[in-house]
Amino acid sequence: MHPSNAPLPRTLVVIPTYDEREALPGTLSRLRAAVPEADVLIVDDASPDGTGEWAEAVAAQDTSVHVLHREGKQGLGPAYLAGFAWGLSRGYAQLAEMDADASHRPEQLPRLLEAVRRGADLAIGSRWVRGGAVHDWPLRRLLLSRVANLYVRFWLGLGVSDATAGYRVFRAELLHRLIAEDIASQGYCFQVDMTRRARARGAVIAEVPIDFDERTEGASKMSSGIVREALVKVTSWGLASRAQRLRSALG
Ligand SMILES: Nc1nc2c(ncn2[C@@H]2O[C@H](COP(=O)(O)OP(=O)(O)OP(=O)(O)O)[C@@H](O)[C@H]2O)c(=O)[nH]1
Ligand SMILES: [Mg+2]
Repeated sequence: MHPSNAPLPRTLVVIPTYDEREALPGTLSRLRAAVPEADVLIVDDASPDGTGEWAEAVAAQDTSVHVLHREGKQGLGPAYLAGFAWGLSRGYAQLAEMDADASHRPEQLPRLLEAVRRGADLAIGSRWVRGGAVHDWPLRRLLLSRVANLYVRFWLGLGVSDATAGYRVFRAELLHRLIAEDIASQGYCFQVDMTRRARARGAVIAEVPIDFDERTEGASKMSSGIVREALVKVTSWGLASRAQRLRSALG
């Protein structure tokens, strides 16, 4: 349930999917039970396993569920941007990001919505603040996430502990401004990119502790290409902002 008594502002949960036929049904039913007032948009990149068709069949039964089909696998960033444009053009007041594999517990979405209700423009469901936790992750993934966040902190200093987190709620006003910019990030650095842009615009960002569960169904889409892209982009954003600061200090 929504923690306050006020009605929930119009909310859209955007779930990008690629080959999530096994994981999506459980996630979706948990989400519909946890926050029945929210609408859901599945953004499917023509999954070969039939995720898009399955979602379409659900949408035919449940008017709160919508599906956006894209032509092929184009990455997480472009899927979210398409989903956000869809939602903003339909007047949703707040838009959430959630993975299809239930790594983000749908039951914890009200925590993020509550942070926005209390004034945040962007609420981030964070694994690395006090009270946050990761369950059943192999050491390799834990290290990758910790090192990635230390690297982001070193170069960008965004003032958040979990800049790569993919469980988020944006206020529509902020998202309108962010997606008007030219956002080219494909993989997980999309999350860092959005955080950096929100920060640059002076947005109020709240981190909310969450429990992150390792996926139990389907396969990970994490790849070395995604890690490489993040490394290159974060480094170049960091260098650019340092050069900018140096220029203003000198001039
Ligand atoms: N539409 C779309 N969705 C994608 C794409 N790549 C990943 N996703 C989705 O983005 C979400 C996160 O991807 P995951 O594979 O779970 O990534 P991850 O959580 O870092 O990896 P695991 O912990 O192993 O699950 C899932 O819902 C994926 O189906 C893509 O290219 N297009
Ligand atoms: Mg996952």
